[in-house]
Amino acid sequence: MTYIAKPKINLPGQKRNELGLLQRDYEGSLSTLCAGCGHDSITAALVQALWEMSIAPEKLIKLSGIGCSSKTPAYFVSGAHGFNSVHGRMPSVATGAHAGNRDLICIGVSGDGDSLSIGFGQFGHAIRRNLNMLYLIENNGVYGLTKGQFSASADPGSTAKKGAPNMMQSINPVATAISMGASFVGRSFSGDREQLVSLIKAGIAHPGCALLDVISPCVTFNDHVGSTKSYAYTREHKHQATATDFVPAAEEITTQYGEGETVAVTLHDGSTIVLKKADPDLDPTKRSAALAYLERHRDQGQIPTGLLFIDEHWPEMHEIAGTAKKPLKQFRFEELSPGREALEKLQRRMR
Ligand SMILES: Cc1ncc(C[n+]2csc(CCOP(=O)(O)OP(=O)(O)O)c2C)c(N)n1
Ligand code: SF4
Ligand SMILES: [Mg+2]
Repeated sequence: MTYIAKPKINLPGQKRNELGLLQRDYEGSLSTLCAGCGHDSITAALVQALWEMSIAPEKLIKLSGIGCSSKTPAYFVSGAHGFNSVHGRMPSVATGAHAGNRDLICIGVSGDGDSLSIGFGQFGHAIRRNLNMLYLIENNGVYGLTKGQFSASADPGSTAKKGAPNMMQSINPVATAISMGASFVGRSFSGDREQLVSLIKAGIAHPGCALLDVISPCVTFNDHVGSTKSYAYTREHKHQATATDFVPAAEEITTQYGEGETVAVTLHDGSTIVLKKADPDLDPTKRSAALAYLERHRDQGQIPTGLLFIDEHWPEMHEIAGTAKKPLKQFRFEELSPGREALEKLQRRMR
């Protein structure tokens, strides 16, 4: 893939994080996406969240499939590991990468086409296995990269740029993920940086698969009247179900929250996710309640945002499978190789 390197100019007065790094150190190459594309705003939120969490670039692995959305890992944390995989196959590569080195923080960036069409099977299994990663779907209702065909997340009745309506039902990634056993499900909007940064941080800290569906308008093919994934439609119909605040392990949490009902969820590392229920109808710790809530708001034409469901106790895939905690690269070859005798025994069984 071609890329344009961003010049590293360190302006005076910029703040450094706990590692002594500038926000600039969390950027990548120059974006080649269309000006105004929602995906670029999500990249900016990732840069901010990773910098604020002081995540060392070499501790991060960025994974993606194919699409405009899947190009974006090139635009943040150039010092991290990365793998731009085949269309819809990001979760398989993430599974392998995390088995090889469970110390890595995995961020998978996908599109609605990548995850809900060709990669729907892979998406489902990453969720049900609770693969420890932040799984971001940059959802614009179209295949942006291949010139704007409807994707599986396009709502019935929404129209294409040239006016033709979509006649098929849509797949709602949030409701689908909750029904498939997801342990962390949130939704946000590329135009709501504050909410998005909190949800990204909470998703990274969550010890399991954190699915974030982010409505991310495609300005070139799906930002017109008649689209339900445009900037205007999303601003008008989004409905904040929970206000999410992420509190790192070392910080005091008792006095930060004002009035209103709050749910505090403590994660394994001692961090806390505090959810202020903007809508008292939602209990984000009850799967059936979250599903009923989503359906009710869908009937009302609303797009609920915030952290919609969390189960902080369900173990993640490699914990269940008991794969090696020590990164594979730290083993000596002899420790990993089964040896000639074991290989011959295996071959005898196959004859
Ligand atoms: C196996 C395979 N089939 C089809 C394609 C063509 N293709 C490239 S990107 C894409 C869809 C991308 O849509 P989405 O994941 O929603 O990303 P967006 O561009 O909208 O961000 C398709 C169908 C491909 N690259 N590989
Ligand atoms: S075609 Fe759409 S999704 Fe792709 S970069 Fe342009 S605005 Fe973004
Ligand atoms: Mg898309």
